[in-house]
Amino acid sequence: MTDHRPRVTDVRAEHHRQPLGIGERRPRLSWRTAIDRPGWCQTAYEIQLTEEHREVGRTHRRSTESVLVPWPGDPLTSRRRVEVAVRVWGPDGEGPTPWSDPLTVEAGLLEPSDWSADMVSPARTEPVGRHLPPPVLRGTFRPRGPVTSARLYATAHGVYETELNGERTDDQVLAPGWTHYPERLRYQTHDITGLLHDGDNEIRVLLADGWFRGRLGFGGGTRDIYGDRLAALVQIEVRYADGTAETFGSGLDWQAAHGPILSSGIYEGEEYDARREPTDWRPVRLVPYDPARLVAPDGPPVRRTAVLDPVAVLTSPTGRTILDFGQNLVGRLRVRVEGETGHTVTLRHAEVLEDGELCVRPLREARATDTYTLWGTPGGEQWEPRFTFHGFRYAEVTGWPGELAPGDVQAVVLHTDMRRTGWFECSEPLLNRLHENVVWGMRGNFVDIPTDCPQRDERLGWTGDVQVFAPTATFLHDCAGLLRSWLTDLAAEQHPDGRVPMFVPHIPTAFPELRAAAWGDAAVIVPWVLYERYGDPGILADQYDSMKAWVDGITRVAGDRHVWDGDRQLGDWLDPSAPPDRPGDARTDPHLVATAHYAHPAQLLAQTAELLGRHDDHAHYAKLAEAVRDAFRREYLTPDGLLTSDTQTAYALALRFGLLATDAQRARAGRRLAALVRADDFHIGTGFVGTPLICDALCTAGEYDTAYRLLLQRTCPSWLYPVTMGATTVWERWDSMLPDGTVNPGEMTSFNHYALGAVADWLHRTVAGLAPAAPGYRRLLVRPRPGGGLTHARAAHDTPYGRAEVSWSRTGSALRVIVTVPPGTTALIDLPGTAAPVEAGSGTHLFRTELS
Ligand code: RAM
Repeated sequence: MTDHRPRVTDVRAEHHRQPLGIGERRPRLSWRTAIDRPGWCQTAYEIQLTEEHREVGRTHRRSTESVLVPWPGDPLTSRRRVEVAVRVWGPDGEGPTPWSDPLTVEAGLLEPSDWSADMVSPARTEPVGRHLPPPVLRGTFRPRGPVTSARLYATAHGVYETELNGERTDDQVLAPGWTHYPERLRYQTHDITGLLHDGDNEIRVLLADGWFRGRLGFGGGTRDIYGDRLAALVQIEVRYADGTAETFGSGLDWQAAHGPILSSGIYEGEEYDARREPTDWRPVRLVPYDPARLVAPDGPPVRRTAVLDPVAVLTSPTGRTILDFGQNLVGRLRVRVEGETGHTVTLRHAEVLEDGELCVRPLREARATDTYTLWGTPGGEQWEPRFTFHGFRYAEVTGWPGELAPGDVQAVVLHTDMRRTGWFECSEPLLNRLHENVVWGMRGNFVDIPTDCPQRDERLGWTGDVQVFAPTATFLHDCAGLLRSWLTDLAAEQHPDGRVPMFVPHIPTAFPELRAAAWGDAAVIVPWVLYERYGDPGILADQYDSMKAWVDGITRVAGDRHVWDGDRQLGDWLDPSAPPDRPGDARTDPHLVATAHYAHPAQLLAQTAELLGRHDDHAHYAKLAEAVRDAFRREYLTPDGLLTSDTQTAYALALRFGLLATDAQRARAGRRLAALVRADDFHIGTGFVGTPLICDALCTAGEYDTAYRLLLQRTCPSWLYPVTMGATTVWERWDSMLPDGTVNPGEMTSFNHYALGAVADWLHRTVAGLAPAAPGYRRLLVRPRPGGGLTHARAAHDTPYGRAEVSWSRTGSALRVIVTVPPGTTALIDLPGTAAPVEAGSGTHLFRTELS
């Protein structure tokens, strides 16, 4: 599509694409400009704010900025609804463009005093140690005249869905999501104008245990972590044609009953009896709540994002019916079934089969079983659980009445509804499948928070996992809002001594509260990655104290030696040599890992301090980082230039975190790393820590060929081995499934863990050649390094400025590269076979070079 006239598109506020009910008073604004003219760049912008068709603000700035520019008007107050339109000028005063489509920004309830509704819970006392079935709450309200607009603000202790006059008010799943509830409980805002009737309106809230009081955690888990009482808070605000407004809310006039959900747990699954309409309505009681902890969401909610049909209906050796969805996914089943009243269908889920049967052992204590008891509707009935999710590719169906026909059972995919922003593809089908597996791994594990895995009795926000995966994640999907929210919880739950919980939100488990390198580092590395990839320094400012507390805490325990060897560590978790029952038993000295992971965040903190204009801190942390690097060499570098742990991960850390002092040291380390990889016959030897670094480390050492051979290895352990075994997501272990098709006997055997998929970031940056050279990709580094016999590769990313793309193909030694640089950005293009990198402005460019 050729368009020579610039157009402003994609206006957004903070990291919201649907800014209804936002919590920011001065949301920063971003937009893109669609233009197909090389070198075009914005020279000025104008933002117009209108409220009820009246202009309430207009700002004109000579500026090239278009990402997260300051809010140009008065701060928003609760419920204020403002339309934002943007137009821009191009080079030489050209313009302005037409106004963009308006973005409607509506503030949520920003003051605790805005909440007048009461939080209500069934009045019935629950038996000690046991919970009654999840309740349904209901209330009615009657607007006094024609309504021009209506909003529903709601949240719950538990997970909830709201229905107005029998219809769902929205399409969110598992609201209010999982945050550190004692300090931050999200509320949701919905436009319910179109659902209101004249006269009485009935609102219902369906509740279930969710993360609030359901069983969470491994080793049996804990119940009632945040409380033992389910409750809902609903506030409905209507505006009338005459300009007046009225508020209705949950209160003592509401009622509660048990509905058709008999039980529902995130690990357990859901039991549903369609015959049990709520009839026995009883009183509710008030539950005290603190409106000051109610917060608006930072990002999109969890939604249903796809529906898959089974690819096969199998009969197992023991005669069971098993559906194969062809893809390991996260969500649940939707059934359409016709049968006798009272008949029960049972659905069990698993990621893999073993000996042709559902293999549920890796789920540990997650039952992952749903049951549906039929009403007996002639013509059939449809059901999908509401308050649970499973990680599965296979589902066993028992008790199906009659023949199971295609389309009777479908898989509904659930995750945070992030916009897809990154793509990769190349001439090697196995690599494409690996990349696809990484994408599915992210989809399955970004269910409101970034989790380790989505299927077993865990599904926790393990810090180390997202620390290593964040660069990949930010490329594939816009996850700024989700991670920003998660980081706020991380800071809220950080220990006063700087320790970061092993998982956020934190829950009690038997797992020790370690000060763990590479895990706690999430406090520093994740905000830095968000800054680097989305160009948002605000996240660094918000997290600064938390980042500092983490580094200062290590400094206290490491002392003047600056060697971090006093704490128990997880080390290079799950390297391929770790035995099934000892996942932390890796080859690399955990204290070497820790000290390297002390230098790195200290360095990032120094850079952050500089950026935020904290000059003293900058000097302090730059000096600290230098001291730690010195200490690392003193302690772990031997006089002959080898590291005390002569392992892939140790050299990868030293090379990638800049821990070596001289070119000679770096060259020696690079040669040794390559030699180790060769000695392992190009098999991977790294765990969670080394895996995201090793290919980059090899490239730093000029060992591109070795990196490609490692990447393209197909036998175990390697990235492609699982692909050859039919994997459709990334596994927790290099050998979650053993070459003979049996499932690894270890307790840590998930088939959907994204950590080892962190290599995708290298695929994007080095195989395809698309990397950020400045925060937010304002400047691209286009540096493809073709190799491994690949004949083409391509990566595309929707940067905050627009679509960037690198695509290369080779025929013999002739290399052809097409680069798209978004408007308002530049690129440094560094192609093999060229004497020096070249600069390029926005637009699409074609290059041809000869590979040597
Ligand atoms: C496992 C988790 C996670 C890892 C921790 C240390 O239980 O699945 O991936 O970070 O252990």
